[in-house]
Formats: sequence, C-alpha cells, structure tokens
Amino acid sequence: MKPEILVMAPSPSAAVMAQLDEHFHCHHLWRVAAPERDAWLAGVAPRVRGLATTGTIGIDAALAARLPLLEIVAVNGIGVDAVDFAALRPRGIRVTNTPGVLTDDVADLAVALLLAAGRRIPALDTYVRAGRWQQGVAIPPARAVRGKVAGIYGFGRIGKAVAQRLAAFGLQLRYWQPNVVAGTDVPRSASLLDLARDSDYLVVCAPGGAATKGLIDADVLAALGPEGTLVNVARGSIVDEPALVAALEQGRLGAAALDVFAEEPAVPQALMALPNVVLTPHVGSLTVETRQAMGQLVVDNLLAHFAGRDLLTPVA
Ligand code: 8YV
Repeated sequence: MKPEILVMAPSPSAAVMAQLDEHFHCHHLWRVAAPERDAWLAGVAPRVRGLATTGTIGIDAALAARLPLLEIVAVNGIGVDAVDFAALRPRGIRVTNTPGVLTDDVADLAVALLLAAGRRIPALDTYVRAGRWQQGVAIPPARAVRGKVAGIYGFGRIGKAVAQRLAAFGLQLRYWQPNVVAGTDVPRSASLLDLARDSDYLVVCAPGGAATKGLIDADVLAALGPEGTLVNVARGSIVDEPALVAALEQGRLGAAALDVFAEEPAVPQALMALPNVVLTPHVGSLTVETRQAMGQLVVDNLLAHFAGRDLLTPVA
C-alpha cells in the first residue's frame, strides 16, 4: 500500500510529478476547482500521511487539524514561514525544505532586479516599444551601478551568493542580520537602519515570519533615501508595503525592484502605476533546473521518511 499524500501545487517538472505518482497515492488538491476543495478534502484528509506543499502555501493550523494521520510536511522551497510549527510540533510532525539548490537562481534574480532598476530596463523597454526613440524623446542618463554600496539584509546562503555576484559588478558590500557571520570580509552595519543609511541598494534576503514582519518600515526606507533602491527577493511580509508605496509616490525612495509581495498574487495598483518600480511574480527559483532539483528533494525526503531513513533536508 502506497502512503497517501496531499499535493498542494504542481511541480513544473514532469519527472517530479511522475515520481510522486509512482511512489505515493497522491491526492492533487490543485486539480480540484476552488469551490469544491473543502468537500473533496473532507473525503481524503482522514487518510493523508504526508503533505507536499510550497514555500508560500505552507500549512496552517486549520489544515493540520484536518489531517489526523499527518507525519511529514515536505516544503518545495527554502522559506518555512508559512508552516505553522506550533500546530505541528506537539504532534511530532516532521518538516523538510529545499535549501541549497535554489541559491544561485534566487541570487541571479536579485542581481537582475538590481540592474533592471539601476539601469531602468523596463522603462526603457516601454520607451522603445512605444516608438519614443523614433520620436527623438530624450532619455536622462541612469546612475552607474559600479562603485555604489549594496547592503544585504540577511547574509545566509542567498545573501552571500548575491554579494559574490555584486562584487563582480564593482559594488561595495555591507550586510546586516542579528548575528555576526563568521568568515566573511563583508562589513556588518550596526543595525538594519544603519545598513539602509550606508547603502544605495538595500537587498532583502532574510527569512520571512513573525521575527522579520514589517522590519523594512518607513524609517528604514527614509534611511535608504531618495537616491536609494529597495530590492526584495525574500518575502513581502518583511516590507511595510503601504510605507513603501508612500515613499515611492512621494519621491522619498528612489526605486524598488520586487519579486515578492505582502498579499500574493495581489500587487498594489499604486506600485504598478510607478515607472521606477520593477515587478516580477515571485519567480526567484522558477527555472527548469532548480524546480527539478527542488522537486527531487521533496520526493526524496518523502521517500526517506516513509522508508524510515534519515531525512535529507530536515528543518530543525
Ligand atoms: C517558491 C520560495 O516560490 O523557496 C522559497 O521559499 O518562496 C520559492 O522558491 C515556492 O516555494 C515554490 O514552491
């Protein structure tokens, strides 16, 4: 008898989906129309022993309560801020995530967003498509990226990979996170506020969750200033979004390049209306290679659990 698992969202990798269906009795929630999900879940939930979920969907207390036999939650992502550990821990339910395999792609997107904002690529793309080049409309020059300071908030795997890339573009680097990171030459600012004050680009690579909620607030944005740019590839929850919108609209912040938002997939209309904002739809890890590797970790962690082997990437 294959263990029964609940699959919250599909992987773009056909190989991953095939392995899930081969090794487990999968209940694919994402195939059920939203209005029918509740009744459908009532039918399958009592037998579900494993959950394959995403970094943004996670699992809340209400879903956990509906799955009495749940043993393992395999998150297809690094962020576990959407997992309600308080609901899982007393029941001994294990959690895995996908560290390491997505580092390079997320760091690449952070750099791409920084360069896109710095060199105003989306606005220039619009300029060309709208025929303004032929009309001879003047283009004010951008500021060079080299020599500027990038402050990285959250200096873990992804933050360090961003730093490595930005060094090659001639940026000076700083970081801040609550604990000092050993073995790096990159200086640590005294606080997040100081990091923003010290930086031209503030790149958010920190984990989401209660500890970081709203930390990029009006004061931090003011410290970054009218020439400063916010780049966020982490979690929308870390930024006070209304404060960000206000700072951008009033010219108190220079620009923003965002892959993540407070209420995905909703993006504030005000952000969409601003020309100095670059927007992507939470795609840091969305490459063929990385989603294959992430999905494989989900499969392998589930297989290890149900075979009684050590988990590959348990969340402590
Ligand atoms: C994905 C992510 O959006 O790793 C994370 O924490 O947010 C992303 O990689 C998502 O988890 C894909 O399933």
